[in-house]
Amino acid sequence: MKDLKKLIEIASDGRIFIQTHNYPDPDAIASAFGLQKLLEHYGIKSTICYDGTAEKLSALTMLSNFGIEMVAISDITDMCETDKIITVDAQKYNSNLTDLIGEEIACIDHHPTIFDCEYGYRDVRIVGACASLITEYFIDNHIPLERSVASALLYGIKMDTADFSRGVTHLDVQMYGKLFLHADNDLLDRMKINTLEFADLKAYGSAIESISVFENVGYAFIPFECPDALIAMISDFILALDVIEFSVVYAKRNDGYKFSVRSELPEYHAGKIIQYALQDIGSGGGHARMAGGFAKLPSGDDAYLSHEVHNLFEAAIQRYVNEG
Ligand SMILES: [Mn+2]
Repeated sequence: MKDLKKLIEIASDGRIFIQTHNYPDPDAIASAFGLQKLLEHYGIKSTICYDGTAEKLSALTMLSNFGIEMVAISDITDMCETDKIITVDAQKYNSNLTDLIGEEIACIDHHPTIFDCEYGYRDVRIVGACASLITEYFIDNHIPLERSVASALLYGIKMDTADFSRGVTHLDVQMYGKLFLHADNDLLDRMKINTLEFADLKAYGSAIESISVFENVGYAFIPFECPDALIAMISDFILALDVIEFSVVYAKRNDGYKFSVRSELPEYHAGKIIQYALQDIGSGGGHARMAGGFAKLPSGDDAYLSHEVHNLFEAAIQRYVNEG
């Protein structure tokens, strides 16, 4: 649970890294930036780091608009065992968090836990955005919110909750109210409009081409590498089709397949269903309405793959429904 004094205590010696999940999205970046400023308020310096790329426009514009500095893990050559890591918007042992040599001392996250891990400090609460948890530390402790920090956190909340339409809790709404007073709301409105890049259209195009629907479940495949955040956006897009109430989008990676799942049905828990579907060939998990995972699939042509994925999720949905 939330205990700022304890967090500051364990972060007050050694070199501190704040690590987001791989391919960080706006909520991960906002949370890391917010935490960095929070620690700075107590005289603690830290470095934000990530694996994968932050190549999506929504992520890149955050860095330039809010003056956020993040270092790719490939550019950190001197991390050692005594360095300390705080994971944000991610938890140790998950497939979306590269295990680094430093010691994971703390975790602040809003995802359900898939693999238990002992941290010196743990604040994992299921809310719409990790940025809401970070904001609460500022509010509860009366720490001033700079305009750039408030704007970044607000952007993270908006993006992760799909503009307050997904997984929203009272805390998200409360924190939105607080941040709104300090944020650059005109800038945020402009950022929200321009989130689609020209290159994204290619991924949308192939997903649309491959889409198949079985009852109320939609499947789509992207046969080339693309960022996690884009796969997630396409999963949201497929879910917006009126006949689809549960979407499964998977994209090729050089060593397997990245999955993104969305559900609008309370009786189909996205996190549980993907966990069941991928448990023998990889791993997956997440929230009731949004989840992700990574797995290897048997080799074969696209038709064979889609057949396999369909079978895996069909069985997982059955299993989840039967467990009631
Ligand atoms: Mn998040």
